[in-house]
Amino acid sequence: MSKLNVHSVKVTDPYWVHYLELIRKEMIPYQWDVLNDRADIVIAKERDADYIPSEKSHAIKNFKIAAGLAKGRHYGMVFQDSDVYKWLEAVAYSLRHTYDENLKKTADEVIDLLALAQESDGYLNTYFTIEEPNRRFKRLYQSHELYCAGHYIEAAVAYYTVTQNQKALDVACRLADCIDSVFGEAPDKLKGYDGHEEIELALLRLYEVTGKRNYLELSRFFLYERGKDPGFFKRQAAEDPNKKPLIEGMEQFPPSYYQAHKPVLEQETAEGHAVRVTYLCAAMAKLACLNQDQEMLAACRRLWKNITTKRMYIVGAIGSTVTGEAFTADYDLPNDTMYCETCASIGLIFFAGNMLENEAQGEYADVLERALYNTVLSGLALDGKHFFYVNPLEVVPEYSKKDPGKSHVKVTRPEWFGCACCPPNVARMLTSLDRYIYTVHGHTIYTNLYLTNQAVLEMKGQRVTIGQATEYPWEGKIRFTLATEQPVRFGLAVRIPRWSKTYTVAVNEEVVTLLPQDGYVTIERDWQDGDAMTVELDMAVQTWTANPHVRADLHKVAVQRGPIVYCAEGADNGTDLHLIHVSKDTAFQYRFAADRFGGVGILEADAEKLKIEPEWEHVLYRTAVPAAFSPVHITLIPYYCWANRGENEMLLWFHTK
Ligand code: FUB
Ligand code: ZN
Repeated sequence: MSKLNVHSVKVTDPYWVHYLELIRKEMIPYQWDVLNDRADIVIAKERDADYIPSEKSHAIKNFKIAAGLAKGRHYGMVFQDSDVYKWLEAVAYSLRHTYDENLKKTADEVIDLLALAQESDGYLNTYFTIEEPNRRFKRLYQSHELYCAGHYIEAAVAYYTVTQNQKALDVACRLADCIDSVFGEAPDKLKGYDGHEEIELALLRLYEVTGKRNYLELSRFFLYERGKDPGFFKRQAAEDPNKKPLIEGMEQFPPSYYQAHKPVLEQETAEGHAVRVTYLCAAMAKLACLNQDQEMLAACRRLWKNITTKRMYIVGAIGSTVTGEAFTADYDLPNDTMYCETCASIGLIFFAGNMLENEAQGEYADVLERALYNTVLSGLALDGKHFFYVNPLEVVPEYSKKDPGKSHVKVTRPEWFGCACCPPNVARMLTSLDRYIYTVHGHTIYTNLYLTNQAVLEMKGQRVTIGQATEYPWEGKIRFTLATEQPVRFGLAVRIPRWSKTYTVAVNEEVVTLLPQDGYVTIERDWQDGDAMTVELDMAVQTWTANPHVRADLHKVAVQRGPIVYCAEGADNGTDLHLIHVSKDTAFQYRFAADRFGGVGILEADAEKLKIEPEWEHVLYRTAVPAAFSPVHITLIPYYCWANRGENEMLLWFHTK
């Protein structure tokens, strides 16, 4: 694997520039106001639970107090610091796209503040500094200390890489060194790890930017130590003289909730908290790549397979239950009580991206794209200031409101959350999308994502510029143009997504007939300056079915065009969406609607709707009679656009006869 410098990819795609600008102009300033408690907003609890702090964010104030610049108590979750770190990371990527002196000044000041809040031995965590300085690393299953540290380190690596702010990196190294002095194999060190993975991936990124091998070794230690002793968390908590929980309700969870039930190499199914699983897997995949660790890679492949062939929703979402925000069992994919946390799909993208660094397998990019265009984009509202934490595939607003078991299923996007992990995660994900477009293996450049961009990279010592132009995701034609000073021989591989039943690939207008291998068609030749390659994917509207083991989706179909999964919403289709019947023969008409949601492709079709006969008036059950249907014209919108027009029903899986 050779490394592609992310700085050399410039995204110019109108579809994505819209998001980059929305994040730069709306989301980042808005989130900054929220973190400073200056936004006039209502903070939602992500589910009904008394212990969720939802009066304010207080995240910046926590740092000021820890730094000695203000007086007061810590407020918020024990991992409130991570909201600031993820925001900072998004700022770094955003500055790389569009430099903004004022934003950089604000971020530099944040670094100064964090440096002041950092303790003399490098420890950095406002909760423990302010509230419980003697309880450091004593209750790791709840404390999120290494999780927060990881988020700072990731932010610092990004911020340093973009702005060369040395202080940001120094704070990160001192923090990592502090952790290194406490954890490890040596007899005097703590053989433990955090209840929420994150530090593992962060240390690998810190290693990449500093070249300091001990960071990689520490990450390796955390990964290999995990689950060796499944009793570790419980025993550590029992030894903690202070019995006060750091997060209510976590005592109920078994070691598998934290992926600590067995060594990671032995884990074959995705268990426990979904975000934790994906952050773990993302780190495992990165370590496998950096260390050429084949056993670790094999473990990643197993977990990938389990998630994507048995435990993932069609929109690339994961986590079937609110209890523990977790995976449950193979094929258990309920559409209306699910969790499908935005962060979990973001984590799945991290996992997929790191698998693509290991090996060119188009399926990783297929899933990455599915999660991105559907669940991650669903995570934010059109205005960039409202967010979904949980992404349902079926909603009846009244049921969500009246059923306490659905208190997590919000029917419109709240302005913020007591546990605000998702909003800044969306910001850092979308601003770093350029990272996933290409990978290089040997002498082949693999195109994983389709969006208009220019990439400059080195092939066999030659500078090669690749231009990609497309109207994806609405149109399936992608045109590549190459610029090189001298002819250079290499492979250019284009992904043929699994949903594209047919495709055409042409080089300099001449069609080439090659079958995809591992999901890519590769053209290897002496590429010359001005050469062009085009790919045309099959953008026919498709109806999809789920594996019959998925009880929730039996006798149902979902509708997809290109990478976009569609849904019906009450605003277009009235109520009782569950009565709509669609078949594989339903003729969908696609049109680009410039006036909808800022311009998206919508689908219309003549379908059928089950008739509710007058006999049903005041009757709940009766002996079965043949079903009767009326014709109905339906309009489907991209799933990610739903809930931008107020409260209404939404349905993604349609009954079929
Ligand atoms: O525990 C930290 C973050 O809060 C998790 O990643 C999210 O799932 C939420 O629980
Ligand atoms: Zn989240």
